Amino acid sequence: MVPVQQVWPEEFARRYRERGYWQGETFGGFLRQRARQLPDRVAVVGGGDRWTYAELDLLADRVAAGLLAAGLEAGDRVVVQLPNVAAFFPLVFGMFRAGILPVFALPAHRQTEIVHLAQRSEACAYVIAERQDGFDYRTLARTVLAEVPAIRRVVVVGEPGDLPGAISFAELAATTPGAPLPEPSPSAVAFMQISGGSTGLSKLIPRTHDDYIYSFRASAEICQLDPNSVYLTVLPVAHNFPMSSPGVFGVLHAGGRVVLSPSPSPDVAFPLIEQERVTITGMVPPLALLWLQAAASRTADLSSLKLLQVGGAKLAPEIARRIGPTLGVRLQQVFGMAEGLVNYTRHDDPDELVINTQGRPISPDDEVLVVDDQGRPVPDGEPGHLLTRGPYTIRGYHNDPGANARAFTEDGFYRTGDIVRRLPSGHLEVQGRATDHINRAGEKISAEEIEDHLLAHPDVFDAAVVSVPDEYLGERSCAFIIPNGRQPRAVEIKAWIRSRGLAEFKVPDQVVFVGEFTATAVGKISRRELRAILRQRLAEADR
Ligand code: OOB
Repeated sequence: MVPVQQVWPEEFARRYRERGYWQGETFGGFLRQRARQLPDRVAVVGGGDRWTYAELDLLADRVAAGLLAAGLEAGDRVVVQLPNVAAFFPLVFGMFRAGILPVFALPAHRQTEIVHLAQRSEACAYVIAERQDGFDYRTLARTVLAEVPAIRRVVVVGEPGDLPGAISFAELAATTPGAPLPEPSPSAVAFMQISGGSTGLSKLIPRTHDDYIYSFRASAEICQLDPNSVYLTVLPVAHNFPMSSPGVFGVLHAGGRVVLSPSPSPDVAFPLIEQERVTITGMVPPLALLWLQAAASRTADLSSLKLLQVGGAKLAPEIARRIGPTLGVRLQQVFGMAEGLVNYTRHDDPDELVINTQGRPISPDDEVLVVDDQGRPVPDGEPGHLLTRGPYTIRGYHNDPGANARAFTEDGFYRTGDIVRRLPSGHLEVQGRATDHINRAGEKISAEEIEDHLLAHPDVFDAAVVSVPDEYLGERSCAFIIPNGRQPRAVEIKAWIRSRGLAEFKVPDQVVFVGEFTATAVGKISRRELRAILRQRLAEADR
């Protein structure tokens, strides 16, 4: 098994410790501390569950003991695919305490993505919910087990049914903890996130206790969280934004309360805001639009809500302007990435910056470079490629030398793939992407990955997938296809992508059949140039 590491050069690590960013805390350690300080405060609310810090702390110990008793060991990797359920917390804190590494998948992922993550991470277990929104994850697990024999255990939140090797969360939570477990090192990797994946399949992002805890502790400070803060999780909890910006971990670190919404819809979320007196939540731009529309006819009392964070994709200034007045909240823009760097607009920023920019970095030691195609810095106000390095930005993906050579500079800067403009205040304005991924309402789709699946269709001679501006989603996906003889119907193409075991958000929104890609281009052009030409052609056709 390839060990999972994330290492900063010694001079950087020393500086990050000296400046108090890395404080030697661990996930298991900070939960223990909160449980001692605030034992009877409610930590997590979701479904029918309502657990205090003391209860969550004990459950995490039981889960840790239960996983070890089930044959898992420190250093093992476990794919965790859970919707917004309370059991997420004892499960992941139990893993952190046992030194077992969660690999966070999204509820929308299907067989192809889960198999890839399991293989890439060399996972030996898989955590699922019984079912959610009419989808039975046990059926998915059965397919995954058949393809990845290394998975020995499936943990089910709910009834395991007849799944081989399955144990229920209830069984784990009933285990009697044994002797105290050794504390993992704060510089050890705690878990892996997945990358938005601009080229091909998702890469794994190892995050250490030290670096990740710094990012959400500092985020919690920026958002002025305290034990009275109540965070409503409307996005999938395992995504980096609701997880750590400041998200659920930031709120737990501050001693506040996490409320899990099973759905982001205003029908479900608004009553929860009233019932739990929610003070902060975070969402993607299309959802903010939906909330704005629903606000007009709301019956629930939303007056407790103070801060509404929007991020994951570009928020149009016209919509940004309406959020504060319509919902009676302060807007905060959040521009982050699972690889690290997160930017926020601040509570004392002038309104124009909050409406028009995506904020500035968390840390004084976040190094931000904005450079031209040759890597030369551009002046403030000019668009350029965003490169970054800092106390919570990774230096490399797990076990992927090829991707690392492309995504990081010699001196350790991460190439974000984003084109930004930096203002003299340090605030960044996102202009777009330099690389070909489609940001569909915050969900990232790799053009290359979808093209590969399209090319496997017998009636497809060639395929190129591009983003198209979309009023509601921000961007939608369009597949250009040159048929191989018979021209299939668009629905067949969509059904094909579904049949390949991919998340629904990756199914092309639009399919366009063409006889050839470019009439003018002579000789060989790159996929990227081709996609740019096709995007241009669509834009012209729309005019
Ligand atoms: C967040 O993380 P990822 O890893 O799903 O996606 C990162 C990419 C960025 O490189 C950028 O292209 C885009 O998503 N993005 C935004 C944005 N926030 C993210 N583009 C424009 N405006 C924004 N506000 O999406 C993520 C992670 C932590 C916090 C917030 C978002």
